[in-house]
Amino acid sequence: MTIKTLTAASAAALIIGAGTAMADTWRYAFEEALDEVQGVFAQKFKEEIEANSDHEVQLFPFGTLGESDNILEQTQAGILQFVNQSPGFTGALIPEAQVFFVPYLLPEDEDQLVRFFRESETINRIFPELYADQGLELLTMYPEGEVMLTTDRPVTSPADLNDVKVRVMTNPLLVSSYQAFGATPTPLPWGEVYGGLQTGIIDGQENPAFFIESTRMYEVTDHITRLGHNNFTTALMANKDFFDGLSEEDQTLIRNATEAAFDHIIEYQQGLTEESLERIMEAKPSMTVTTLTEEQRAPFRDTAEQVEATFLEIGGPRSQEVLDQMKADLEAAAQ
Ligand code: 6CS
Repeated sequence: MTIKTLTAASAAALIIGAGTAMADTWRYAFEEALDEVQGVFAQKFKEEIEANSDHEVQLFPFGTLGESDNILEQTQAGILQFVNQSPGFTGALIPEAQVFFVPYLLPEDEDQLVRFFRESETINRIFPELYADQGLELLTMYPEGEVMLTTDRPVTSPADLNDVKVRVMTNPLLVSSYQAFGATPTPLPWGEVYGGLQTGIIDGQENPAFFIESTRMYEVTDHITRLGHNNFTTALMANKDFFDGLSEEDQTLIRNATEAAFDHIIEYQQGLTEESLERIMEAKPSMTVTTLTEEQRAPFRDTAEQVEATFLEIGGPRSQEVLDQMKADLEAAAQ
């Protein structure tokens, strides 16, 4: 096409465009509602991008584009630019990401936990390489809160979990972990959990307190048990071809927005667990919340070694490296 065939308007756009960045619309999907943790993170990310560029970020909460696996596939295909997916689901695609389901590996201490997420070599160096192999730019991982078990019966020991069908995310190591706890794990996508509990297809599930409250898991289970076995990890990623094709300025914009959203979500979660438990008790006073003692936790904790061994078997070619580095990172965070 010669310059003569351009309309005056498009020629003007070309001239202006040569000197300024293009304003794009970026699509970002996540696994939760707008007012849940992933949604609050996404809103902050959007706010930062839009405040510091001409780009627009369109948010797609859970349910608008399908289940977690659907939004990840849409991001790999380039239909979406950003996706928030938890290793609980990604572990089926990137086996090394299952490391987050070795019980009692992550610290209960919140400062240590946050330091680990910020400074971890595993998260900042190894996982980005593994995600890149799947066409994904890993932007960050962040915690969503202490994972609690909710069941239709009280639980204080592995024996209480005998024959209890506990829904878990679709992650083989999480299945192994609940088998080691003595339960009958049932992997299901999120959309099937409430109905599954209502109809008795499953007897329990695990999630952070804010999610138990917001998704009304307390309506369909009666007992919350704090095993202290894990903190819910999630991850923000971008389509890698999209990210690699951006200007350095836009890549920096995205990295800065991610950092701001990370800081915001850590701040936002201060006190959230206890507030959520209080609201659950207000909504359903008959609900029980039991924090297991160290003695009661011991038999659950004892399964960690066995689950770790399973991780080394099924956690992919870099499982040993990931586990070793993760332990070194956790030790550094504890200093
Ligand atoms: O259990 C799940 O499947 C969901 N839990 C949380 C806290 N976020 C998203 C995920 O789908």
